[in-house]
Amino acid sequence: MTTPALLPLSAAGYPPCRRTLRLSEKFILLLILSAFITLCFGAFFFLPDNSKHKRFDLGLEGRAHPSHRHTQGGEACKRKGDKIRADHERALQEAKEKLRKSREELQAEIQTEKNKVMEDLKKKDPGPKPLPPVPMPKVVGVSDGEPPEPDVKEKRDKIREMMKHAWDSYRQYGWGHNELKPLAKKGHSTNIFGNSQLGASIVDALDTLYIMGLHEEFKDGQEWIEQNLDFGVNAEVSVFEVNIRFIGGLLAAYYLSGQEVFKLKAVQLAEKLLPAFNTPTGIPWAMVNLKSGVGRNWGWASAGSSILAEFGTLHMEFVHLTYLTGNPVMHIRKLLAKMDRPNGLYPNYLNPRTGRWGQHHTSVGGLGDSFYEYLLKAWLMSDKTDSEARKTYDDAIEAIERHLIRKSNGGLTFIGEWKNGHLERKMGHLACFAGGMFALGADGSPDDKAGHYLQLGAEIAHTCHESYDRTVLKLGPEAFKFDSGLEAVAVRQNEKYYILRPEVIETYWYMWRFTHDPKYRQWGWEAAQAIDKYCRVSGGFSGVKDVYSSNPTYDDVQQSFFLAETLKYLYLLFSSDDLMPLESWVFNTEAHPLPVLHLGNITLPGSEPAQR
Ligand code: DMJ
Repeated sequence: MTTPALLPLSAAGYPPCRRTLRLSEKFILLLILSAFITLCFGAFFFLPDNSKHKRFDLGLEGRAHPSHRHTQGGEACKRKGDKIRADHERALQEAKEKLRKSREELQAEIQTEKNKVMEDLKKKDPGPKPLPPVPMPKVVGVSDGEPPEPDVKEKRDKIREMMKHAWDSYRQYGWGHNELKPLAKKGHSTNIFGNSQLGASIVDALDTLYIMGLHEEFKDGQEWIEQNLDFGVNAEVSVFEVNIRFIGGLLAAYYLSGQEVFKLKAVQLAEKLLPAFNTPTGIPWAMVNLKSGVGRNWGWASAGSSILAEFGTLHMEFVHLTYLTGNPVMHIRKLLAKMDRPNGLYPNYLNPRTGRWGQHHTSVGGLGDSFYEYLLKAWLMSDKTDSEARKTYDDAIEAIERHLIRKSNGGLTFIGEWKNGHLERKMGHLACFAGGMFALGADGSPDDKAGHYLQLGAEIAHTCHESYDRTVLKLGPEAFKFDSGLEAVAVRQNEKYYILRPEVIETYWYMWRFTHDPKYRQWGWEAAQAIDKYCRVSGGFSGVKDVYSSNPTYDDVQQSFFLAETLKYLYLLFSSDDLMPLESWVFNTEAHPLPVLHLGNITLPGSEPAQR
């Protein structure tokens, strides 16, 4: 049976009149009362304490109590009140004055305040750690180089004028953007820079401006870098491209001008790239997010692989950074040395997780090119002490000559591409740089083969010149074939473009320095004239989509490497040899000159002791 107290409170079931409470009812009442008391007690503790009160205290305390007036506390309160009144009046006065000021005056005041805050912050934050002092490498032949022959000087002046046009147009229409759209007359970018405005053209062009004596323009670029170049941005960039264009460009600008800001920026950027090396093998990802440090590879690369020409083109810049900062960096070369190579060739793809090769595709053009270049240049940059680099280069070139280099039916020497045991008889514009590389590596090659490699360089230069000469515009296509009666001409429509690339002119310059054969200046001048005639527009220089068409359409991009490389190599081709002498300077793959490091007995952290 249930008790009435637990029954529903209906009129029917409830006793009409009762004067006393039942025990259970008394108990419930007591419970409610005690809960109420606990709440009040608790609230007392949770109320803000007196000191917190004071924050909201407008100083009115005590003033309203006349009884305090004649006491000591009352005096104090009066003084306090007067002070508050005076403060209020002053604030009111200041506000009135502010309102009387013009917009410009107010803005100037705000700016002064801001600057003060920034100054205070700077004082509190000592900024990046100063770098350890190191002796500045010998820096020679960084300016002048005026040729004695008036006609050569005229050509050189023309190249300088072209650089002015490219730079001024970018300055006017694309300033701060990575590149320029010379027809649309606005900024441009590609995914290698992560679509953030990093001023790639500024950084890439600086050393060319310096070498050409365009010092006003150089200063302008320096100012932009000091004030705007920030690597803390949320941008996923190509590690390779950022290394060769930005780190290379900044280091070269530092060595040429001696301005510390370039060195600091280079070091800051390198730190942002380092997370890309966090892979099981230490082979870096192709891309890294500068802010989060998350890395990944290109979706199109064979089986999640990293690219030989990308991870193999970091050595020169990082050796310099090691020299300047005292931090050990990386040893990709050692890992590669332990790996088996099909036919002695380096495939273009390597998986950074497994440490295994991807597709067996070897090329001296795109995807492979600068890996070989950096082996040779590591040796040169070490004052010829890095014999491991030299040996690796010699072995690699020997295998390339055996498997990839052939003569066409028409007698043109070309470098093909090796794909799964088959030679594709096609050569890319990018591979044309190898003519210069063979010439540069001739001295110091094994078995007295210096003459052979210089000759090989000359043959590649000749073939690449033919690829230009056989077009309507006298500009080279992106790729050309040596098959079915074809000799150095492009077949596919999507291989007929010219995007202001430097490789052929680069080879002419090296060949000129080593042989002084006038044909190289002649060929370089042909290319310069063709660029000026067909690629120049009022807003800069543009690539063209078909070099076999007399009426070409533009791609509307002024590539940053046009300022860094193409125009620099042309300028050097028409300068005397004492400008940037090759005994003292080594050009990175983006044509940024780095001085030879004469380390003597110094051993860089993380590297083997230097051997001669
Ligand atoms: C440049 O960025 C560098 O020369 C790189 O090594 C390959 N290609 C471009 C120019 O063609």
